[in-house]
Amino acid sequence: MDFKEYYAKQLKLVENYLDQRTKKKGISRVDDAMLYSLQAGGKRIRPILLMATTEALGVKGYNYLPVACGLEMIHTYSLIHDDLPCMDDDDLRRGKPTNHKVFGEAMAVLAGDGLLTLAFEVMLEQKNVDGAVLVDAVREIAMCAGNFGMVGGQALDLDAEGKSISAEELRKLHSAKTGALFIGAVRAGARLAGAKDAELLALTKFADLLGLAFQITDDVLDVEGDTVALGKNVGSDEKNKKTTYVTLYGLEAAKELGKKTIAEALECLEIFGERADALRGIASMITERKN
Ligand code: GRG
Repeated sequence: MDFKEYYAKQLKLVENYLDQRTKKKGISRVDDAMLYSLQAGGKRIRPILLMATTEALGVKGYNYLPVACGLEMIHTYSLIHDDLPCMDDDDLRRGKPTNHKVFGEAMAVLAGDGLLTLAFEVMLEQKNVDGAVLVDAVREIAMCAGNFGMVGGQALDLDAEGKSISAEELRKLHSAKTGALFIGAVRAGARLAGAKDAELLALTKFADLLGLAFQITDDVLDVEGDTVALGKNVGSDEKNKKTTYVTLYGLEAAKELGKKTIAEALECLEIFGERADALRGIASMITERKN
């Protein structure tokens, strides 16, 4: 498989679906704030991960664009809220001024709320899937996004600020804050494509390790990345006095850990053979990324 070509194709599908689905406007200027962040670019890794997962199970990913794009809306809301002055207080995201810098804090909170809510409306518009299967898939995403997953992880992160935490605590925090949406993407894709128990288990382990590798790379990029390529300010972890994989292990050891984690993640895909090549491509992209 030519992964670059595959990724470019999937990216276009996601962008087109998001554009088309957000044409219908609501009743206020909150739509402008929602669209500002949603259309600011981004790698769209989570929706593409969901689609690549269904492909590992023999079903084309483009069949599931509503659920996949709902996931991207949840991710975008989390970025808007994460950048707020009461959270990480950042002024650059996806290469543009953060949502609250343009629309003000109150409207940015509402833009996040609007995207989170719209995500569920869009996911439930998914056609050609048995109703009970769709409920299972959307429930996977809800659980991973909420207090058992990303929101819970963000709360642990807030509580850890300015404190030195152990490797175990850091792993727990990130497997919720960052990893959970990866797990949600993969498990929702697996449910939609009718995964068997052993397949669901292998894919869940893959997603957890992928999320960990993603976070390690994020910590490395926060130290040695480039603000223009990243589209966000570097040095934000130091500014917020955060324990990261780099502060715990040092830069080189953190990079090694990232590679080791991806190698372990790839082992989980063996049972799927060639059909998991898109997932393998995403795994490589995650450690090699510059943004
Ligand atoms: C506010 C509930 C709530 C949660 C925030 C997403 C998040 C949780 C925090 C963002 C802080 C951060 C930089 C986390 C590291 C991992 C991460 C989510 C990076 C951004 O995701 P990418 O690289 O972004 O996929 P793009 O812009 O490409 O979509």
